[in-house]
Amino acid sequence: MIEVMAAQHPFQTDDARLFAVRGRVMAGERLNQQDGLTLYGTGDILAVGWLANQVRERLHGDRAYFNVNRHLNPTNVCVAACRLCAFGRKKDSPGAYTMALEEAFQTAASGYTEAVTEFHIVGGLHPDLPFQYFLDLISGLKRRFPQVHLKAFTMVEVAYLAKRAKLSVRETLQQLKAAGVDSLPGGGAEIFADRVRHIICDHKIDGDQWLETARLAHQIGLKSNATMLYGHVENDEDRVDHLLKLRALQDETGGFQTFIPLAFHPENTALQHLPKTTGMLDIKQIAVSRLMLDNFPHIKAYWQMMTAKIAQIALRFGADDIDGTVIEEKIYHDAGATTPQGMRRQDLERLIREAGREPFERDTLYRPVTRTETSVTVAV
Ligand code: V47
Repeated sequence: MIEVMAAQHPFQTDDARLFAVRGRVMAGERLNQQDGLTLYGTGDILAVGWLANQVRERLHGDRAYFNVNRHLNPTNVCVAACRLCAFGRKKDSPGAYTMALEEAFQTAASGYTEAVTEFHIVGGLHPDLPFQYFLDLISGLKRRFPQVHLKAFTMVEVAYLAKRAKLSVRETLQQLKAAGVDSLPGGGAEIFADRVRHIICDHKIDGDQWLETARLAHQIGLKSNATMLYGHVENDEDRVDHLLKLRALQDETGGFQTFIPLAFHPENTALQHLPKTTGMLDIKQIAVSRLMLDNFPHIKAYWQMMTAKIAQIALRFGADDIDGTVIEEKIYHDAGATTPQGMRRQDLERLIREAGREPFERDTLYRPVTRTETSVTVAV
């Protein structure tokens, strides 16, 4: 006789502390700081993944989101000299570049097809470029590619532009929005704890300023993402603290769309003596993020950063998004990433299908994108 198996695998663990966490997850209750530490501390990755998958499927079923996007990095000149970074250069250093506006428009257009729905635009903190350059960049892109969503400038860049332009952060955001910025990416958050920030990025805005800039962006109607850079000198307490601060701000504004944990890539950075993250940590970070950030709609496994193979597994451990075609990633490749610099739509779909999920092409605001041979439509 063939026994019919229950559709759901049973929860099993050899770590007794996880039963209390399971109780809260199944009841839809919020996890606390101690739960976060327990999740990071346990070796039972399958049990943590089981829990994260419950939440992921409750929110999104089998859907796995991706988009068709292009990265654009107008300059790598940066005054910050963060130890974590292999991308930024001093103004006169070999390899430093700054695109003239025309060059930026041409770069955006290269490899561009009607299929692209998003430009992801970030760069260094350039000491001389005037604010007007950035406004012209955005309005020029908007004019040339009116149907493309402009996800531009991290909170760190916005705060720096405000300082250079001698404007308030709110006014800076308002002018960027008026020029055509549609939303903000999640970079620059790193780890909020001062102790860690002093080591990895001591010239950047501090954690409170990052959060305040995000708050202001949300208040004026710009959605944003949030990131966390892990796998360097932070500890579990720092990671949980970071997640709880994001969760508290999300309770207040509801302006975050997606959380993206970013694995530190040490090559060519001032921290290159540190080891790379392991697959185990990458997967666990996705799962813990899904469980702790109960008010974030999406958790992204950024395939460029974690490799397509791990990103695919992450779709079963809490992630519901793998980012996009990307086209020309620079920040991770300067830091030794060996992933391809972009991927075709069909390859993303295959990755998702092989993980047992349903590919769902989205625009930046998670609206469905439908394509025919000749047109692309975003349902609004
Ligand atoms: O802010 C820099 C990180 C971020 C390194 O919002 C590094 O959709 C690892 O924020 N090793 C930029 N990480 C990337 C980013 C991002 C990526 C994909 C999607 C979205 C989104 C945002 O990359 C930086 C910093 O945290 N970073 N250098 C490095 N060596």
